Amino acid sequence: MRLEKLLRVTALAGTLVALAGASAIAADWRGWNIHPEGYPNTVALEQFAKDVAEKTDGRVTPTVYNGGVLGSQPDAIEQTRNGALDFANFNLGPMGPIVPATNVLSLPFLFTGVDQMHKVMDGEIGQRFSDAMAEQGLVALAWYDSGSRSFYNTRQPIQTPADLAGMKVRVMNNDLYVQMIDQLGGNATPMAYGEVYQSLKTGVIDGAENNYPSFESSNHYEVAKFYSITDHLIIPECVCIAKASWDKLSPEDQEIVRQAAIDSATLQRKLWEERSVASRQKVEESGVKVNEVQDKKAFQEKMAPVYAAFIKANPDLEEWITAIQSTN
Ligand code: BDP
Repeated sequence: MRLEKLLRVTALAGTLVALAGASAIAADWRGWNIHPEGYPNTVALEQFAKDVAEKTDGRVTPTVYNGGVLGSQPDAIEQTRNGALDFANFNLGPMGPIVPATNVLSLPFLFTGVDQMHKVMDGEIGQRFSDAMAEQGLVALAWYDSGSRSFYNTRQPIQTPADLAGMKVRVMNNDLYVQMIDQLGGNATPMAYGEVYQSLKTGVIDGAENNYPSFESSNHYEVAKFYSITDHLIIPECVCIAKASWDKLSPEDQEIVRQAAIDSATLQRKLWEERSVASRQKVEESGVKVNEVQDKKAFQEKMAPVYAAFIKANPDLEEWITAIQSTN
């Protein structure tokens, strides 16, 4: 009897040791994603997770938490920096307060178009941004597309900056966007993405700005019936890994993770193009009035003081701006 019990206890202990050993090896990664299921970034990030789990033979098992359930973007950036989260897809807009160099990308009308943004981010200048992010604990492995952002609101089409006068416009968390809206004569309201729908509906804000896929997938188009194409911001996004989690990987696993991120960006960019067209169609069919702003220059010219103040405060980044502008 005593022997039997001893054997059972020993067997149980053996199992526990084996389990503890296994969990010490496998890294269960938690990933933050603000977008809903089916969104290009979500599909691409889920492919990344699957790829990593398969190719590391389960040494790294990432799970993506969609819909921003793990918190707002500014909070998630902090949590990834300190290793509480392991990976994420971040827009580089709210990255500015943490990694000042990335503010360059939040200067309105910086890029001539999405193609130029890709060229910049996939080349030497993109590397400068990832180096700056790595210093703040974020390993950026690949860049996702986020199209270009335009204004939408509940009141009227916007044709000239004067149409924005007095409008309460939600912006992402970055002081540069507050300056941008100030220069256009509106009232900027920084707010978490998840609060925008309700705030539009209840009139807390009059408008916001985003690309077609986000305008559509967030359902903002149900309440804001005017979308005016200004294309004022083209901001790339990253697949970012917490440096703390990255540093624990073997060089071989780092390579697997890097390649999976690059492959997921290839997929994301393809899906992005398709979704942009589909989202535009969907919002127009639902009755949203889309107008092309005829004189974008009028908006662009208003940004001169934003650039001047930025360069004055960040003289070392002026060369980054010129390097981007001369990329073609
Ligand atoms: C979307 C970005 C997302 C931002 C959101 C926003 O993909 O990361 O959180 O805009 O406006 O386009 O907050």
